[in-house]
Amino acid sequence: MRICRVPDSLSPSMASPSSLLRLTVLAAVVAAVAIAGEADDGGNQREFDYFKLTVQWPGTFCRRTRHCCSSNACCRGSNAPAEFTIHGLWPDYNDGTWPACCSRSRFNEKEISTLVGALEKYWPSLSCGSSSTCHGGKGSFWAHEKHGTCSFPVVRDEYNYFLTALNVYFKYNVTKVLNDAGYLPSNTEKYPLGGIVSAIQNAFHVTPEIACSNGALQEVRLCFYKDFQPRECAVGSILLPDMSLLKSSCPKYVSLPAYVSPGQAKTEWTSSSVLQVEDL
Ligand code: U2P
Repeated sequence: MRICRVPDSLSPSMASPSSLLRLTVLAAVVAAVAIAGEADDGGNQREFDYFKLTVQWPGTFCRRTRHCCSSNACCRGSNAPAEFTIHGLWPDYNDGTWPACCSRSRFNEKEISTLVGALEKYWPSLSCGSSSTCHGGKGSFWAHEKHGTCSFPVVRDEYNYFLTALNVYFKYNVTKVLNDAGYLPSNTEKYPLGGIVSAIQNAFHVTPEIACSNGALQEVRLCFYKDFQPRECAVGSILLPDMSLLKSSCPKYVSLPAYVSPGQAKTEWTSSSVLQVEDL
């Protein structure tokens, strides 16, 4: 929060009635500017409750690639990512909402220059479009990380935000868990969603959120306390009045598509939805 200091020469004890009026007007203006500034940059958003690490499956995402560009990891051919990659580390609230864009500081790629190699590999963009940033402009997939500044005070700067996300991603290796359980990329197999969820539950002792697109697993989301111990995700926003859970776009059997070079696969894009899978 920014503190606006009133100049000493305008301190109330020294003020005449007319300067008091001016002081009141000035104070009102200062307060209005401060409030507008905070609303504008999200600085008044309350502290988050927990983290959500979202990883995405390139095999599902890259099937939608219609054209290529240097920023799209789907276009790397045999070097395209073959493991879940990071979509984001999101600070969330227990009520199912989340803060975003919590400070005026701008993303500065120089601060994460030593991490760029790892980020290119494990947190790549899987599309060509430049993402909108917190400040109304367009930027790289990482600049779009409007969540980093809301991770305060647990994570205090840009470098540590990206490093933390990488560390959590490495520690909770969804690709390995699914591979070890026999869920291997395939363009012919379908796997029981309940089996996939159980594999993750057995490994991390929490229930993941799962998002699908066209019957293919697209995202896995894992939730953490502020000390990065796994916890259940908040389900408040998707619990129905009768306490049943919102139905997911994930069918009972899902595919885990193997990577196919852009242009070689044709699928329709439909929106995905997320389910906390506890009733499978
Ligand atoms: O799910 C669609 C987009 O909403 C944002 N999101 C979702 C869930 C959550 O817990 N936190 C959150 O931020 C993500 O937006 P993005 O960061 O990609 O712009 C997610 O993609």
